[in-house]
Amino acid sequence: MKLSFRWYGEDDPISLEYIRQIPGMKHIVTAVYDVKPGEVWPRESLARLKEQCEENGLKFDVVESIPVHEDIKLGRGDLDRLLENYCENIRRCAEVGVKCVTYNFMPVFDWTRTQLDRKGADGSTSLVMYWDQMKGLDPLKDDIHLPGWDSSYTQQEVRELLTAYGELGEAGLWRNLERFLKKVIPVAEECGVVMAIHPDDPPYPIFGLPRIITCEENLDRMLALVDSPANSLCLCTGSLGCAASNDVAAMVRKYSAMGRIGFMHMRNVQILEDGSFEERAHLSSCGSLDMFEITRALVETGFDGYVRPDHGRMIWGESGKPGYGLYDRALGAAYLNGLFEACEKFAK
Ligand code: DNO
Repeated sequence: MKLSFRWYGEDDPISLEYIRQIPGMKHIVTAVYDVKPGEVWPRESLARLKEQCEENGLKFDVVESIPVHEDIKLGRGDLDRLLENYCENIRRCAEVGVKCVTYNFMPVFDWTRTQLDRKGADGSTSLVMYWDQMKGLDPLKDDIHLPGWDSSYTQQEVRELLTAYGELGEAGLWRNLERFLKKVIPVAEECGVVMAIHPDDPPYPIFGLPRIITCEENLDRMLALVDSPANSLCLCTGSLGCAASNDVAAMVRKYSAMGRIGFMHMRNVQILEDGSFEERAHLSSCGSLDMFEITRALVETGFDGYVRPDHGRMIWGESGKPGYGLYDRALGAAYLNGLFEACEKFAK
C-alpha cells in the first residue's frame, strides 16, 4: 500500500515539512482549490503542487477531488463543455504524475454532520451526526456550513438545487452518473489515471436528496456501468461504515480482489443505537469497525493502491479544520503502519 496524507495546499496550517515527518509517509493527496467546479485547472497550479511536494521528498500522485459540477449530476446545462473540462482536468493531472483522482456524486452537499466539535469522554473533539440534531435542520431555511460543503451557494440556489434533485430522483442520478463515466473513464484509461468514487457520507438519503453510492448492490452496479480498472472506488470505511448493514471488511475484500479499489480512506466510526454516529479514533476498540479485518482483507488480496488515515479528532489542544488536524491523523497513520506491517508479515 502507498501511505498518503491529505494536504489542503499553501493555506493548510499543516505544512508539508510536518507531514513528511510522519513515519512511512510518501504520498500527498491534494487539489487545486481556487478554481470553481466546472472550470479547467491551470497547469501552473498543478506544477506548483508537484514542485512543493517534491521539495519535501513527497510525491503528489492523488487528487481529492476534482469536483463534479451540479449540472453534470443533474444532466442539464452546458454538459458538453462541463464534461470536456472535466476530462481536460484529468489529462492535466496526469501530466504532473497524478495516478488517482477522487470524486463523489453526492447531490449538493458532500459529507454531512450535525456537530464538528463534539467533546468525547477523554476531552478530545470529533465530528458527529446525531439524528435528534439533524431533524431540526432544514437546508431550505437554515444556513448550514460544514467543511467540504460548497458554501458558495446562496440559500435560493440551494433551494432550487434541492427541488431539481427531488425531481431527478435516484433513477435520474444513475443515468447521469453513467453518462459521466462513459465520457470520463476512457480519458482516464488513456492517461493512466484511476478514477475513485467516494461513497455517499453517510450512505443514506439526507434532506430527501437521492443517494446512490451507498451499499454493495449499488457499488456493484456502479462498477458495472463501465467495467474497467480505471473505474474504481475510493473505499471510505467511515462513510460506508455508518450504515450497520454494510459489512465493510467483506466489501473491502471483495472489491480489492476485483482490483477495483484505487484509494482507501481509513477511519473508525461508532454507530449509536438510533443510527446516529460519532467519528472516533482509528483503533478497532474505539468504534464499530474492525480495522484489523479491513487491513487483513487488503493485504490478503494484494492491495497496492493508496491509503490515507482519514478524519482525526482534535486532540492536544490543536485547532483547525475539523477532521483534518495533524496529531490524530498522524496517530492514525502510525496505527495503520502497524496493522499493515503485522498483516504483511503474517501473510508471508
Ligand atoms: C471528507 C472527504 C470527502 C471527499 C469527497 C471526495 O473528509 O472524505 O470530502 O474528499 O467526498 O469527492
